[in-house]
Amino acid sequence: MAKAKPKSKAGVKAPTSAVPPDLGTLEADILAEIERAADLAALDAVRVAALGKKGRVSALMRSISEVPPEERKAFGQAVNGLKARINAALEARKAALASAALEARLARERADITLPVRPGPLAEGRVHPVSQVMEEITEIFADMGFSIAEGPDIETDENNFTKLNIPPEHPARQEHDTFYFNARDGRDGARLVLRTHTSPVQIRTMESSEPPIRIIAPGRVYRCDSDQTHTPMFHQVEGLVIDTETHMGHLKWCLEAFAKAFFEVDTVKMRFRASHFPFTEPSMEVDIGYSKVGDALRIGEGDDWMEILGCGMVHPNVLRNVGYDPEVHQGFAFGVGIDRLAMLKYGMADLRAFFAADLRWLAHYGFPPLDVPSLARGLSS
Ligand code: 2NM
Repeated sequence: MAKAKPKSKAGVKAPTSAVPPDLGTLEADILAEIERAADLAALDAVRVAALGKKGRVSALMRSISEVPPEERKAFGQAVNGLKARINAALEARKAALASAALEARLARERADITLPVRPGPLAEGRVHPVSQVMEEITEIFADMGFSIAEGPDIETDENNFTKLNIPPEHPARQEHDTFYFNARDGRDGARLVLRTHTSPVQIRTMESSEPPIRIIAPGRVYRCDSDQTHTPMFHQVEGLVIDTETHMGHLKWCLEAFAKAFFEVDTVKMRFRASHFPFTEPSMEVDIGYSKVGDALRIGEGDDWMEILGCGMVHPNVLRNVGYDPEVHQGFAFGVGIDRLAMLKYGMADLRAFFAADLRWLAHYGFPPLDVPSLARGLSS
């Protein structure tokens, strides 16, 4: 820092008060105090002692009245120069202290950016296994080019039964343990039911669009049945493919591809057993092979069989009922129960726990909401 040129004292009378006789010495003292100030508070004390109302430089300025008039200009300029240099030194020291404080803080508050993100409320919620399995299944079929179709839980008896080749008095109506409404549909007086399967969604889709059709219909379904293995509301995904040449080979490939993707295995033992549904002809039930390894199940291999879904070629009567010509269009349909599949895949023994809203159960069996099932990233990992 440029030192103030020592001013000639010749014209300056010895001050009467505390004014130091030598501006150069005063400046050197104050600059040294500034350099010594260890923090912002100490620096401010130096500033007040120098430039404050009762400070040494301010006292010097007041003493101008004692300076002979012809020397006052030079004296004033000298003191102003001194003030300016002190201010500059204060600013410089302040900046140095601030940057040192920042450096110290940065060193002290060093953050480890490799630490995992602390889980917030969003990460604490859990996706119910039924929702997880529904998302897994829709992901698999979406990847095969299926669209997702939805419909109302309250259906007409017509859509839920009649158009599906289940006429009134058909024994299948009793087997479905239907919940009937007393009220009838406002528009056409049709009898209303809680849908017993998601098939009415397929009926609606066929009535409102032309083949080719490739849809799956996930959703809640209802049957008046409640015991260890049945709840009055459960979940289904049904699928429908209609085109001109869709055949059983397509059906078999499609369900095999689904089973492999769903159980996350490369091969899966499968058998198609002849069965009967009113809405398909022929109709089949599909079993997959499994074996027990200790407490766990190995799915896809082994000598035991378990049923996982029903399927078949859509009955010509169903096609006619939605206005299609069975001589032109044909296709397959299938239906799978989600709740049972979720129990199977994720090893949950008690169906009733699904609907008990027990947070401890959900914390254990639920899925992190941000791990969306994806075939590329893994369905369940
Ligand atoms: C099943 C089994 C077999 C099925 C049939 C239809 C429709 F609307 F196309 F006729 N939808 N779903 C079907 C066929 C459902 O569930 C076990």
